[in-house]
Amino acid sequence: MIITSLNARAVNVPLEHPVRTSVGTVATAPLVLIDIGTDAGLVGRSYVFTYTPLALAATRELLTSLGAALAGCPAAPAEIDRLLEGRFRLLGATGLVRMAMAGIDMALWDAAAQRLGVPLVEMLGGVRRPIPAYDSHSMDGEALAVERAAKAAGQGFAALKTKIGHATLAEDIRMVRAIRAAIGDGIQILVDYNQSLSVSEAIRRGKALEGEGVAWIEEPTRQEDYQGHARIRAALALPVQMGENWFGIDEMTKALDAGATALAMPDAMKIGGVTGWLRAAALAHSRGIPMSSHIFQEVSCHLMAVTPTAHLLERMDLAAPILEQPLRFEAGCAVIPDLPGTGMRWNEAAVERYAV
Ligand code: SMN
Ligand code: MG
Repeated sequence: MIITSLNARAVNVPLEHPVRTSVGTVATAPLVLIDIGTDAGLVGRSYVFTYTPLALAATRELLTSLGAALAGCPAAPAEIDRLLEGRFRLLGATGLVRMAMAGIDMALWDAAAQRLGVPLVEMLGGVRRPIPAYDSHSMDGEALAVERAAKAAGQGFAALKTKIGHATLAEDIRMVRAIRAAIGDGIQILVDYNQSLSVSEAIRRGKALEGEGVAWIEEPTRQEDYQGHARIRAALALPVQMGENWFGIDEMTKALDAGATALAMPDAMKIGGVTGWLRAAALAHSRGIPMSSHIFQEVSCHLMAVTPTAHLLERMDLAAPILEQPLRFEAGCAVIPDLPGTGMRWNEAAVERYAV
């Protein structure tokens, strides 16, 4: 199968709940939608998430340029990965470059599975089965946090995440206790500091959280500070979690070698798409590290089904408004669609409405 075209479209999608973090708010979901056309008449689809609308145009332009360069090449993800790794050896396959490469990779795997007429998970050697998930919330303020927590409990989620890193530890504790009061002891509470604390403050706050039945403390300090994470990990009984910001498995390897984290949660885009994820899953397996996903739920549900140390899928509906069929969850688990490929189809009217 040969690549014949790549159409990159920028959209800015409204969010039911803005993603409020201790280091800034993601008010909308800036996405670049990727449609890779092939000579088999199949279209591989994926999206990349740029976190800020400021990066939309550059990402779209890079993808458009890559599409022109790849026209006529085999629609073979491992081969395209090899070609692009070589092309970007001097520039560096990180940042927007890695994101664009990952978007192309995910779309090519989608097309390849469509060609076989099977869901991506089956092409990867797995089977469609319920994927345990957690519902991912933000720094929502007490009222909304409690409302969302109670709703997640009612939907059968066995875990939920809240973002903390308020001005004071007391506020963090108050928030966790309010959520705990709303959901009881049967549901895990995960907390995400989004890199906002110093190492010493993360140890101070982490120790206080140990008395609150929290199941993981995510990105307590700057994500590139692997030694700092390792010091936090050594000081706490509470498991450290990180990984959403690893660009490629080299950064994952460095973090694990530094003993930075007890848990891993690569981002399907930043880690390098399906191809990058599979390499990360093998690395986590070899190190015995439980591996969760970060956003990109529509692709991650397929990937988690073939991840040996699969832990929890993050449920955060960033793309739902522009999808024909948003990913379904039942009893707190993602339901992998019984459709060829990833199962993603664009809601073209919504794409037009939110086009940038
Ligand atoms: C997060 C931050 C910004 C956008 C989406 C998600 C967060 C998470 O770090 O882990 O969900
Ligand atoms: Mg996070």
